[in-house]
Amino acid sequence: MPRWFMEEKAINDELVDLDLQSNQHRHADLLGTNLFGKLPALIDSDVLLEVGSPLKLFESGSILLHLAETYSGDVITPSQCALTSHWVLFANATLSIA
Ligand SMILES: N[C@@H](CCC(=O)N[C@@H](CS)C(=O)NCC(=O)O)C(=O)O
Repeated sequence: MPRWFMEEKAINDELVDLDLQSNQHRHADLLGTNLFGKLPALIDSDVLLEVGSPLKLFESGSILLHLAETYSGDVITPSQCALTSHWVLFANATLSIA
């Protein structure tokens, strides 16, 4: 989903493909971004934490919310924020297990 969204919104990225069959997602590099070893995961070097390190996110919903709020230009007003959360949480919490 984040990949799809980034393509739709022309958000630049560098994709790192990991081969689940050969357990590349269990490698220390990914575990540093998602300690649960799940994909997708995002490192956003343009957004720094207070300690100076790049923002690292996992969970497709949280990645989508970050991308939408930071790069799409579509999420500005309180109602846009609320409705974006509404549909992302619906997709992740309800639709994905239906
Ligand atoms: N709720 C998570 C699901 C993450 C997830 O289960 N990802 C799968 C790939 S689609 C994965 O990493 N599987 C490898 C594994 O569980 O070892 C999300 O939306 O990001």
